[in-house]
Amino acid sequence: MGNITKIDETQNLLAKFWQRSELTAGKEFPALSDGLRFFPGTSEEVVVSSSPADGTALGKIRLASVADYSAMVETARSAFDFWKNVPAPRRGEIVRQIGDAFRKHKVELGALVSLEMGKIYQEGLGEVQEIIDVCDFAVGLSRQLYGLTMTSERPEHRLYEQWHPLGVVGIISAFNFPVAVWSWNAMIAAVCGNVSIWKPSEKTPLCAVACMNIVHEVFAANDLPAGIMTLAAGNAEVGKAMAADERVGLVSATGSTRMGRSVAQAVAARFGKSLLELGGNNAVILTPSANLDLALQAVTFAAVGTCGQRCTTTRRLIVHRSLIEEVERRLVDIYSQISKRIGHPLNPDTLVGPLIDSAAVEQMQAALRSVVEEGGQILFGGQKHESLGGNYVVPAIVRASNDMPTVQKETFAPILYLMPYDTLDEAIAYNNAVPQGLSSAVFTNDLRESERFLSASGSDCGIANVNIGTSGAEIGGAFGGEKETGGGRESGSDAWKAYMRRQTVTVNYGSTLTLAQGVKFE
Ligand code: UN1
Repeated sequence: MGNITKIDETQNLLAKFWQRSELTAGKEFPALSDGLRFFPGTSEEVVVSSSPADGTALGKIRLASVADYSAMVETARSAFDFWKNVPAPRRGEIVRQIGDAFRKHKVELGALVSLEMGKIYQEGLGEVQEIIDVCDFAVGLSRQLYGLTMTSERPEHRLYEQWHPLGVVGIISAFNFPVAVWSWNAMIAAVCGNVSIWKPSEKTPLCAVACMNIVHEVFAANDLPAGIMTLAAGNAEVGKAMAADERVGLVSATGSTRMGRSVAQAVAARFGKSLLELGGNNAVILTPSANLDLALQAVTFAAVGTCGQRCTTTRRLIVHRSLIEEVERRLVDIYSQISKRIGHPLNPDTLVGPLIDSAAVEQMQAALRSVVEEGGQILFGGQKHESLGGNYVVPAIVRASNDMPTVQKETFAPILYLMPYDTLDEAIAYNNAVPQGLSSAVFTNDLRESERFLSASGSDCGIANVNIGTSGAEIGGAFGGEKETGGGRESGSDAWKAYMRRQTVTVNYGSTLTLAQGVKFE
């Protein structure tokens, strides 16, 4: 697997990659796929996907209409009748082959993620690796999917529970992880016996088409029916239709808290299930016993990686008062080094790529203006990058306090708010005093401090790390968070249970009827 060093080389790889789909011979990419075939969308809306790196048009897509989406759900439903009866380990074997197909295309897909989303190539590769990892995990899971067996209070009775698939799983994904988050859902859903329909972000539709190209190889080679994994690249109306659609058993949505709230309400109104992974406002607590070199390296990656556009990005740094001056000085120094490494995401020297679009640049500027009005002080960066122009910004460090309204909000940009604390209890209180509850971390070499942070009186987040930044979670753990983050858990651990329905079974293998709770009915 070679390293990509030249953009031309990448474009050649991409050209090869697209050859498969006949529709791409024309000018438009297909918005729909049933896993075996690609179809053009039929809505009025055509989006041009252009690289946030330099504005180059990568391709255009006529989006799927709500009717297109609806037809795809019907294809998925008919595939479910077949797929749910395939033994789970056999479903796992298909996912194993899908993982291998992603291994084969890691370089091209990593480059496309980098081009279309703007994250650096290393992170593009990392994202494809998350797909491969989750496929491996799902393969193992396909021989598990355990239910519990309980003892029955009645003689000659057996009591146990088993898990069945839900049916159609709807996946709404965001631009910042244009391929990995789909795979967390689609692969786990698939080994559980579900079929899925994917509505990707309108900002990254080509990544979705590319993934469908890859799964296509496996579905076709195994003579599988259409509809096991499907794509409907539409606008927000398609997302709304999915949320309200009784044919969709689970809607798994990643994105803003505002979007998640409307999805959750529509899904709840029809008693469907939802799995939400929404905003984060993640903090790192830096204590006096911390290894400062390790901590600052970790904080920098977590704060500026993906140009601050991960839901796990470190947005707040809560520093012991005795360290605050040293930390400010050293971080400003690190950030001035980093700011020399801002540039095209496919350039191997780049550490920070662009923001997704000009609206994101404007939101960053607006957040900085308001935090300054609220009393914050910019210590470094924050401006648009002078020579690169476009969507490039210089990551910012801001001295602020936790209760400032702007600090309470998630701004999807590289702004790190620094604030001092005196006692660990105070630091933990700051960590928790935001509406979001995704990720958190403490840097300490004091066992009492780390255990306190991890205790029931500690971090209230879904992810709590010690001596590791807030981002870059492995797929083996359950991923998600509390409060406005939405409460869902995806990818590892027992997150698979969200994709299945639990059935409690009681079997009477005797020949007398015994009622539970000792009830007599004679
Ligand atoms: C996201 O930003 O939506 O933990 C997902 C991480 C990645 C996933 C982030 N593995 O940063």
